[in-house]
Amino acid sequence: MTAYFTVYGYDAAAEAITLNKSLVVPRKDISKAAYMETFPLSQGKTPALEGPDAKITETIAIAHFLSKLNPKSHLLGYDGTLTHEALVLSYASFANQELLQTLSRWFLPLIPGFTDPPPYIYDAVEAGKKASLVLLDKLEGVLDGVEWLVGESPTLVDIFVAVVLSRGLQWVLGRQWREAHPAAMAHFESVRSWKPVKEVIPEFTLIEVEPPNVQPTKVVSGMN
Ligand SMILES: N[C@@H](CCC(=O)N[C@@H](CS)C(=O)NCC(=O)O)C(=O)O
Repeated sequence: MTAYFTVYGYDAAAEAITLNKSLVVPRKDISKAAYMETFPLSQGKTPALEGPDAKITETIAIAHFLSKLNPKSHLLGYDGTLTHEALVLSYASFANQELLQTLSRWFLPLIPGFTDPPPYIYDAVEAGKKASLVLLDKLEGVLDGVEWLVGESPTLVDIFVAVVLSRGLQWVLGRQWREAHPAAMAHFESVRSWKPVKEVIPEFTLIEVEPPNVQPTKVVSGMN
């Protein structure tokens, strides 16, 4: 593979594809303005991918593109059927548009240290928490008794779901929640110990105790 791609955002890797990385952290105002010029429809949200003849935004499109570019890892389903590919896209959309958006209504307003924090509204965080706990219980039911979400081997969506869950585990889902959700945690452990994932994210941070619903401190731009 000779083509050269740049991923804008945080860590990224794709087997046998050369990926240059360009750090963009929108809520800490790191490279946001230049990023928005290059990707006007991104609204300053990462990731984006730039290649020899393409500029692609939206996580699902990027992951789909990279999976097809090098199909050796079978990230769209081992048997290559249209059904498995559709199921992979379905779970990817669920993880990205539903699970992440719901969870982030809970954890995002509680994260300290942003220069451009989202609005903090006590009742909105409570509502986000309630909706998150209901949705996560449904996920626990789906993961109960299955090792991987689509077919008998890991796919893109196992990574999607585990990485979205990891954001919850990092900020709001403490030990008590983890012990009450053994299926979701077993799936998370399978993904985090899967070699290609471990190489990109060697350690995940898991909080012990759920934080209280209080407004975090804001960092003034240029002071950190
Ligand atoms: N629709 C976009 C949303 C991406 C998104 O929300 N990215 C987050 C980081 S994971 C972000 O950049 N957030 C910054 C912000 O909300 O201002 C996608 O699916 O890629």
